[in-house]
Amino acid sequence: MLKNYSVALSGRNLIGSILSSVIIICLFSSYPETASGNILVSQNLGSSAYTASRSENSTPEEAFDGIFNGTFANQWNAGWWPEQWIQVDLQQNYDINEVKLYIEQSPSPAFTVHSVFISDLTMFSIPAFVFAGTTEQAGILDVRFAQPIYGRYVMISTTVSPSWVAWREVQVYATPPPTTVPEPATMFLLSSGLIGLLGVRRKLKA
Ligand SMILES: [Ca+2]
Repeated sequence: MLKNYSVALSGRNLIGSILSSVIIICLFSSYPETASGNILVSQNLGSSAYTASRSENSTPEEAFDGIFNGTFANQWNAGWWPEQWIQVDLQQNYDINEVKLYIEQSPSPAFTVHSVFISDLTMFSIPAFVFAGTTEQAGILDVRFAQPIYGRYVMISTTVSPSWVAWREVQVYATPPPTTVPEPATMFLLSSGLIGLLGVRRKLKA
């Protein structure tokens, strides 16, 4: 696309082509380099981003309020046995790579089942992953997906546990989203505006 665009401009005049190329190079340089490493995208999204089937002496937000120096400020507790769920609206779609669950459980250890759902809609179908096994208080369940899963809504549903369902912390990690870049239409307007100015200059000289 870039090459064709330059060719189309070359018929106007040499200065226009050179200046347009400079503009295109500047716009394209605003594209981010390929980022490495995932970012935590589930924290500090505002209380309305977090919901749960029920809560007792806590809020769903307290499962997403961070870990500070290895300690958990707060935790979410459904105050009841399974089945219970907690959900985060990430506010935008991401390529999600990892979900970490910090366990709050009593009695411990015990057999539990937790399903991780990810969707770009508020409806969920098939779990992205199911943890089923012996879990214990203060343990961590960590799933890293072989391929990123595109989605905005992440729900953890606990279907089996002898404990009231609770999480010290839930973390969702994703690929950093690309920075907003000018759309082709914007680029065309910018360049055509410059060509228009060149045209005015030529008329004034004539
Ligand atoms: Ca917490």
